[in-house]
Amino acid sequence: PAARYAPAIVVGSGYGSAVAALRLGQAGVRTVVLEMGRLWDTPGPDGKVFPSTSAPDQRSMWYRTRTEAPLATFLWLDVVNRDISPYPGVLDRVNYGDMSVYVGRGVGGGSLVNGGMAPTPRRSYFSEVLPQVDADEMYGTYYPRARAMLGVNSVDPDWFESTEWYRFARVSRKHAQNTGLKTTFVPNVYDFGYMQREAAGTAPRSALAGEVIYGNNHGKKSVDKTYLAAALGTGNVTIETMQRVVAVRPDPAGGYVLTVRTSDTTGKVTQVRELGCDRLFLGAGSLGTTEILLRARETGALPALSDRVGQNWGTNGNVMTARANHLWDTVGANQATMPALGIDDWDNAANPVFAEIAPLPMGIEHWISMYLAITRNPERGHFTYDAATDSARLQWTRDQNAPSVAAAKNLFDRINLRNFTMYRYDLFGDNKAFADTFTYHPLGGCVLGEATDGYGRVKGYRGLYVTDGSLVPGSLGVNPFVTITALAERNMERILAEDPR
Ligand code: FAE
Repeated sequence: PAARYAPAIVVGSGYGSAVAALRLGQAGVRTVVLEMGRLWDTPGPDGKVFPSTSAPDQRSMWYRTRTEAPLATFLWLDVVNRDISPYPGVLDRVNYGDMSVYVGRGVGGGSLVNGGMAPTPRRSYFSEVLPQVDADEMYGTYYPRARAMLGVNSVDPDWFESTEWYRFARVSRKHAQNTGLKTTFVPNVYDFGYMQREAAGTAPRSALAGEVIYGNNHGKKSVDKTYLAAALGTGNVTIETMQRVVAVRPDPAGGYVLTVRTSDTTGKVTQVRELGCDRLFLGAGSLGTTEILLRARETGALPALSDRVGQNWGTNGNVMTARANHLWDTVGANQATMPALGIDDWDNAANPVFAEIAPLPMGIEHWISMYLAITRNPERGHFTYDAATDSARLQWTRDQNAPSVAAAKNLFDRINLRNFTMYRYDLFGDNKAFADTFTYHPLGGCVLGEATDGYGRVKGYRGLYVTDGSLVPGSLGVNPFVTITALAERNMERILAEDPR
């Protein structure tokens, strides 16, 4: 047995963890949050907390010698990536053979690096994906609560129509409308009022200065500024950084014992501790939480875990593509990094696609229309435990993404045909028009009602909970963080009301 470090420990500090920390703190439970990344609040030598996208440095990526941006090339030249020195940077790309997964590292998790898009799924599709969750409660209580806490807001339609910064989106909208497709505004957690001040020159630029995947210096309501700030405000929550949880076992005296590695910024492990707690909330994300539980089951530390741990993982059907426009259809040298519009063809039963119109802010006219398509891909991956490396391996093959590519191709073939345009083949490597080897939306691995009960309580163990994107079975039809947050709100309310302290 290890000494009891705190009544509750929360692993990770993304959306799910942030909700857990706040609600535990408000309930008067002393809580420690353990995050493997750093706190992003201190300016570097350039006076900024986060590096610019055009000049990435060590802060950009998690222990890399070269950046690995999603758009690797332009006109087939490797002009995007840069050599950097290894450091606990904010964006990680976890490479598993045929599938790579982008995740955020640091206090705030994915909220530090994401595009801020904050849609709520179609209710009918939500009910199909999570039929055991009461949709009335979700849409009546927990989604509104999550959106309010996260600071979800919408672009002013008049400004959208007139600003040069969204010309790229209006051009894509015109091409979609020519094809008989409808578009919809996508809400965001970037403060659009702030963005208008950036455009007016009265506030320092962030979304209008190319900042997004390596962090936003202004304007973005990441969870360190919302939920986690409120959690710290309860006086019951503390956050420890550069703490990686590698193992968990039951304490014979009750509760759990974690093995935690502290690292310095060179990556050197400076300390290994065993920390005890009564209740443990896993919010390390789909990859992180699944790895912790899979390792615990396979090494015999938590042998009663369900065989569903590690199963039912998906990419949310993510695939990116790009089109080349006619010379007269300029998309503009100035592009806001926060997407605000999507092509909504999800009700097309034969070929459902929700395609967000993504910016490609290069500071020059390039006539490219970019998209992140979210498709309905029924394929699922699973994780196996590799004892030699003591890590979880994703089992996912390239052909499993064929349904996503086919769906996106169906939609964009129609758009190209109607507008006499073509795909761009030079942006994603390998002469590909579709980027089908990475995802931004890892979902599943410890799915609600399979590896856990209907509220995230891990089956087989009392006082052990999952609170993040690993609860969602692989697909949502829209970007996931609002749903991850709302589900965590729902589950925490129930757990705090029912479970013994
Ligand atoms: P997450 O936010 O990933 O947080 C997990 C945290 O746990 C991280 O801070 C990890 O460093 C930490 N961690 C992991 N393992 C350990 C360990 N062993 N010990 C200690 N700490 C650990 O989890 N979603 C949207 O809804 N809209 C978007 O526009 C959008 N754009 C995206 C763009 C990019 C580039 C990326 C990478 C993601 C994007 N996403 C977007 C996805 C979204 O950020 C993601 O679904 C959520 O962040 C997942 O939330 P979780 O709470 O599951």
